[in-house]
Amino acid sequence: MKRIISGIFIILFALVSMACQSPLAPDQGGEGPAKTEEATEAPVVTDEPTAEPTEEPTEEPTEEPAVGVADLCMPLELGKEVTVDLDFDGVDDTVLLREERHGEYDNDYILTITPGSGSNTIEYPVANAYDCQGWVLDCDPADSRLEVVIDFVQDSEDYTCKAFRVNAAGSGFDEYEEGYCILIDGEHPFTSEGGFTADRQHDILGTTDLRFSGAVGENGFKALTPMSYNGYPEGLELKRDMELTVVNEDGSLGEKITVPAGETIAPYETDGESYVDVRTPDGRIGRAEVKISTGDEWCIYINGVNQDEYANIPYAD
Ligand SMILES: [Ca+2]
Ligand SMILES: [Ca+2]
Repeated sequence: MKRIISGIFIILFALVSMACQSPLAPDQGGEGPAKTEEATEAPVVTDEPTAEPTEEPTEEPTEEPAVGVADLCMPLELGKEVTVDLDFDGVDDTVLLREERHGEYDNDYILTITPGSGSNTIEYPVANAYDCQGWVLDCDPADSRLEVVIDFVQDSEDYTCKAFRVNAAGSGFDEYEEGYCILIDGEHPFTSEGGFTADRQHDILGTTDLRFSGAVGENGFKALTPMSYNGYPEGLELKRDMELTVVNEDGSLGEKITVPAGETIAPYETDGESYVDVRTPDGRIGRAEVKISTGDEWCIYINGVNQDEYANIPYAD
């Protein structure tokens, strides 16, 4: 019996000893509880601001200047109203060119421009015209204006063109008039940069049509290029010596020359008011000064001399 009890104690002691052994701590070489996640790095706090401060206070965006459409050219079809914003104020305006036929050569044309903003309506009548054409143009896409241009002929060669353009205050229309014949078609396209093709009758060294490129700006019609003599008159025999300043190929002025009486010059280009360029017998281009007296004292002076003294000038009848 003593042996049995002794054996039980030995077994109990062994069990208690096992129960009292704690698992080894990790720092003792054992495995600790498995980490479920890597530790996240703490955010780095710096003194730097997260965004650069703006130097200027925030402003409302300024209104973009209204920009037109380069080369815009809307032909006015007779009797058909065109809706377009002529002054870029965001309100549509209307343009109408209509015809009233009274007879074969007895037509009236009426141009009506009705601003959507309520400023004054333009009604421009063209009486007894053979023909009348019109266009809405954008001669300068950056000036927030469109131009309404009409062109008509009332006598055989008596061309007139008119332009209407909203004035600077936006309260009405400026009107301009010139004696141009405007050509805008497939052969003579309009562009904002190059303008329109135009003919203008002039009497410098003879009555003739001068061809040039023109446009309309805030001061009205203007020529963008010199006016070219279309080969007419072909030549003028000088009755007296003509002093000229040679125009070099780069446009600069060169030496002074004299074309003697008896030689023939051919008008070449002019600005219509201050000079005329002629082709000399040896093929060079020479420039003479022009002055035009108007009214009762009408006279064209070349180098200070009445142009009639230089040649038999072919005027129109
Ligand atoms: Ca408008
Ligand atoms: Ca414009």
